[in-house]
Amino acid sequence: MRKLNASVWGLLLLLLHIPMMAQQNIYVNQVGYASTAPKRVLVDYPAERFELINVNEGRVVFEGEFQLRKQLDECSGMTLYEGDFSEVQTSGRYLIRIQSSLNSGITSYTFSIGDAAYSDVLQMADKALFLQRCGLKIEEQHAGPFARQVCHLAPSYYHPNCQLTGEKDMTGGWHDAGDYGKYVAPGSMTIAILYASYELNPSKWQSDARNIPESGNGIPDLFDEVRYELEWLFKMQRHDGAVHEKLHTKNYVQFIMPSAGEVPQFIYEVSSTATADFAAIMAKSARMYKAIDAELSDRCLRAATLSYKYLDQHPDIFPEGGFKNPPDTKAGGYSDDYDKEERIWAAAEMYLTTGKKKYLHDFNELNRIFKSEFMEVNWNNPATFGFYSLLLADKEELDGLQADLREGLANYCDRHKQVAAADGFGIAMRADDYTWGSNGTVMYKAMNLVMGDYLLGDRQSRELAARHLDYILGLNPNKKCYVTGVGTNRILHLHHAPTVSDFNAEPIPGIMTGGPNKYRNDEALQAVFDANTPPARIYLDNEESYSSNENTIYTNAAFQFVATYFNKP
Ligand code: 9MR
Ligand code: ZN
Repeated sequence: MRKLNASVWGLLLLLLHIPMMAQQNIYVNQVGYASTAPKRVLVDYPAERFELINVNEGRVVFEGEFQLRKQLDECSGMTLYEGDFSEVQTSGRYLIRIQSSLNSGITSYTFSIGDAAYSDVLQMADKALFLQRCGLKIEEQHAGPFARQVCHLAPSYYHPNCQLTGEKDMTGGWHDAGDYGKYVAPGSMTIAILYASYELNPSKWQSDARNIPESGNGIPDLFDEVRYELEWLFKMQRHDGAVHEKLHTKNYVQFIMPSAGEVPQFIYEVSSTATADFAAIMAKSARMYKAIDAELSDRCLRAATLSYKYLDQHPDIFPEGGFKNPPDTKAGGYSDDYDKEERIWAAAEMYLTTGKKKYLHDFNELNRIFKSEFMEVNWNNPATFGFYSLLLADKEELDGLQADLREGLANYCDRHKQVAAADGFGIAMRADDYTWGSNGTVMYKAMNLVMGDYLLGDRQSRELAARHLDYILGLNPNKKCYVTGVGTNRILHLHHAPTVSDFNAEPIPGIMTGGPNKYRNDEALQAVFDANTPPARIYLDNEESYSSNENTIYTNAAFQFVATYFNKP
């Protein structure tokens, strides 16, 4: 036989590889696109054309072409082609069908187009937060199949690192995540996100009929829900104003219902990060509840003032080096060794609530570090919440500062437009952003971009923020709708103890999962993915994958913030 030369072998090998590399997938937002939002479909093989089919009417309503979007995208490892059907704004249910020389005729998952595309999932998310409540019997009339017994009524013990002994009533508040811990930083942050959403969309948060126990009491259910957490937060404050870091069991508990097991929970020592987060959220709550409940508003301000005074008297981070788990404790994480972001947030909110120059002075001093530059919020970095509040305030003496903050926001948005332009899926995520809780990061970026639209009227930021929502709802390399209860390729095995241990087939709906994690911080991820896997692919819908498939209250709040902004009720 004649010898094949090297280039023919090369071609053969390439041909053999094409079917392995190209997955021939269609990526869409499986829930839906808002009527006026940009609408895109991606494929990971060189398809040429597509049709948009209205599935109720059974007819083609639009035809479009694919353009190469990105060759060998770093985050997904894919080569991606993009089609645009933004001009279709008519409400309905649709799917995409490929017209191409390669694999023609394959169809996408169905999705909606419409103004109220997110109404259902938002209702689910509201209820999901209610279902995180601790210390309350969850009745069937409010929760259907997710009703459950009361949990965690026993008093908690002071961990020896508190230098206190004995026990204390710590009932109430929200479970933080898929486990049953309760933490000051994550709790404060959740409330801060919900408040910001309210401030941008007050009319969308007025409902007093969301079928929670407080519904019908004349107060929007949002404020009843938040109050449930505030009442717990008050308990975390020591008499001198310092605030305990958190409350949980020493080791992670197994997948048990919250009412089962009676594993003792411990109160951990006070920290400056928790104390400042507490001061900030209590100061803001004093403003938010002023017209709703004057007595609660006063309590919040007294508590905030006491904590702020303590911080003033203890200007260095405490405990020294920042809070860390003591050696006997494995659960709970969340260590933070820098407290300036928390302190600047507290100064901003104290100033806005009291109008006292001292706090503005404190803010300006700390802002010499941050220089009005926008960052993504996170549980260990709430500084940007202070910026949001200052920008939303109507105070003449803030004119100069607001101009600086607007510039900081505009710079943030411009930088992130560039990142998104280079990304295969068109969002402002870099490979290094795919760490524990990356779906939260996607939403925190979108929050800043939403602010760019709301405060600066920047349409490009608005459109980019909407693309982040598309990513969460299915337009991502795993073709997964990352919110439970919605989408066709949906999450079934969330790492969420009540969901795993109850007898329902599907998890509680309306919960966004953690997302891809390039550090593979659990054995389930390590067993399936190697270190060379593109970061945005490292995700498993598996109960054991706590570092890619667990929810938290604050990442869910960020999802609520973004979806609320793009929904018309
Ligand atoms: O989200 C947290 C992540 O950023 C940290 O790296 C990790 C380890 O400290 O902890 C995560 O938070 C989890 C917490 O420890 C326990 N409740 C669930 C939290 C979300 O996964
Ligand atoms: Zn509980």
